[in-house]
Amino acid sequence: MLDTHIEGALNAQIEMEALSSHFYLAMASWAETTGLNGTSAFLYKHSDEEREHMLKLIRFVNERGGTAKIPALDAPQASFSGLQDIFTTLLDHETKVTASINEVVDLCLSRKDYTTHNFMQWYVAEQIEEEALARTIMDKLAMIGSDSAGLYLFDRDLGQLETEA
Ligand code: OFO
Repeated sequence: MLDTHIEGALNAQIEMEALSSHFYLAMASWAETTGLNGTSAFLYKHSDEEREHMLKLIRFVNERGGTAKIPALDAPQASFSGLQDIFTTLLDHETKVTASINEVVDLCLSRKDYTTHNFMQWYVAEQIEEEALARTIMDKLAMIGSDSAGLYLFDRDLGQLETEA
């Protein structure tokens, strides 16, 4: 049976992952209406991945005898000033997700729940990759600045990254 403190923390994490999926879906849709088709494809896929992260948690909570809560979500930010704005928001959000995953891991250790601790290691590794990717993207955008040919290639490459993944 899942410790109630752990269950609460996992339900909070379910909400975080749902929020991530919701945020990236809004970003993908904005990018699509702005002609940034590569960025849009990348973000739609990212949104789907976040939904998978949420589902994995929901199933874990339920399988361990807890009750997963499906959260109500506010409407996410719907418009952005450009790619820099999108990826700054994304990196900011991922940093918060990492902090919340670390809190769950801390709680697992203090409540001696080694099963959940083990399960959460997948999320720890995933966050390292996601933050690194967001930072690489930010570095590229900083290099490109407002050069439109550079932004065109960036968008195209991001779309290719999505189809290769
Ligand atoms: Fe779920 O990895 Fe991002 O938020």
